[in-house]
Amino acid sequence: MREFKGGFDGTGLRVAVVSARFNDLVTHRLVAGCREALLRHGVRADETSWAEVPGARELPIACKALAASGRYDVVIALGCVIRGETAHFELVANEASRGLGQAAVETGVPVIFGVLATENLEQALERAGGKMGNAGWNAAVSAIETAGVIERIGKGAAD
Ligand code: INI
Repeated sequence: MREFKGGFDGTGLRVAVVSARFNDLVTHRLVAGCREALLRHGVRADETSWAEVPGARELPIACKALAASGRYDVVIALGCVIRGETAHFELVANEASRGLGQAAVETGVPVIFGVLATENLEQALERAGGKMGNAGWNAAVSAIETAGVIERIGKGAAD
């Protein structure tokens, strides 16, 4: 039996993070949580690139460009879509989810989905450093683990 597992040591990992500016009260907190988690898990600041786009709808194209560049082991998308504030919530949230998945599959580089989709601002803030934790932090940890799994599968290096 072969078992491929990722770890939580980000040493040497090259990471790109794309954040959406829409709902920036929330997304800036996701960025801060993500940055902190990357540093705490050994990812060097000078091995990390940061990009910003207007909204979640633009996350896939930016993440795909970074993933396809060959310069990163993993890409993280951070955004916040709030149902209460838009009639096209479903369109934006679904497009972000579908497009980010497609970017990962097409490039072979993991793209981590750190996009909150909530009913209201309160729920979003709870998940951006409030009582439900920080989805930016979780995205960073998921990125490190997933990049490790993909690398090990590529090398055939099962545990
Ligand atoms: N973008 C978001 O990131 N979150 C939202 O809640 C949102 N709402 O409410 O519409 C949103 N819209 C903007 C969209 O992502 C694009 O930036 C815009 O449509 C231009 O393409």
